[in-house]
Amino acid sequence: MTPLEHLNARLSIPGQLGFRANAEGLVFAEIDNAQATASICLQGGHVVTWQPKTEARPVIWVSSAAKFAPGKSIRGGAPVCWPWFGPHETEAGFPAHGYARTVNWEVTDSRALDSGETELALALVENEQTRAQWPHRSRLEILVTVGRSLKLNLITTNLGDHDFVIGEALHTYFEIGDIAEVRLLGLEGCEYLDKVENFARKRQEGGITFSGETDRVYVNTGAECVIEDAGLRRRIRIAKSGSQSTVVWTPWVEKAEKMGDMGPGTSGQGGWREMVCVESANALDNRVTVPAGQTRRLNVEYSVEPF
Ligand code: TA6
Repeated sequence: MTPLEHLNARLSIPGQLGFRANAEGLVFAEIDNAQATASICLQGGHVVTWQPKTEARPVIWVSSAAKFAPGKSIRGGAPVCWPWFGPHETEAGFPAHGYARTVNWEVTDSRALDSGETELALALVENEQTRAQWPHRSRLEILVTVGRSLKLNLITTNLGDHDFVIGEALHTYFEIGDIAEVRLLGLEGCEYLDKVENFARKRQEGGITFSGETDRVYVNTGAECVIEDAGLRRRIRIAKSGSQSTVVWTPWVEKAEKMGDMGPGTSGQGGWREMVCVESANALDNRVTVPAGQTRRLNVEYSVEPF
């Protein structure tokens, strides 16, 4: 029996969950239940896309030019940034946003819930790279619950005998009609660090609209956010707990062209126009100390309604 056959034998759920591999050997969990479809790449514990059956378009965006290859970050979905957010504090050679999104995770459980949702549990598999970049005994798990809403629980456990500090984010790309036609609500009055202006500290006035590269870390906020999308005539609700930062990002055209993996988008005007990142995080001022033997959870629930 191949490892994929073994995985399917142990953890697939007839009629709603199966596992497949791509030509590069990455394994994906494919979920199709009565409420939604979703695809999760085992590398990175990475929800690649999620589409409730009520929606004509996915709610979580993935680039048509995304690379799905071992050790490569995927452009789109809900990347897990851990155990640091952004560049490493001291090691320029360490991967941006931590290593969690580019190393293998294993499926530890799968369940068909009475609610009709499908639940998948994954845990990061440590290796030489992770131990070299993170000299602490820890366990990182994600619980993915797929249905009319998408619930993600990112669980950090400190297995060692000393405290450690993490930065973390669910760096989620949401699919929208067009970046110029959306408004992001929920962060009014919050302080943010503006990465486009050398981390200048500012305060948000009113709702957020987009007319250029935007890269902001809102701090000390547990607020629920709503993306009002006039293009697709829907609202995407982003509820969270265990997160005190919200990162808002659009690369706009120059950055997107340099990145090279944003794709043309359905309109051909650039995939960057059809996504916005609203990331539930603990970053910068809000990095988290996890005491020895303790567990920290960062939880989100995404849902969508007509607008
Ligand atoms: O969260 C926003 C951000 O930190 C941007 O500065 C940009 O770097 C983006 O993440 C994407 O990062 P990635 O490493 O996935 O290309």
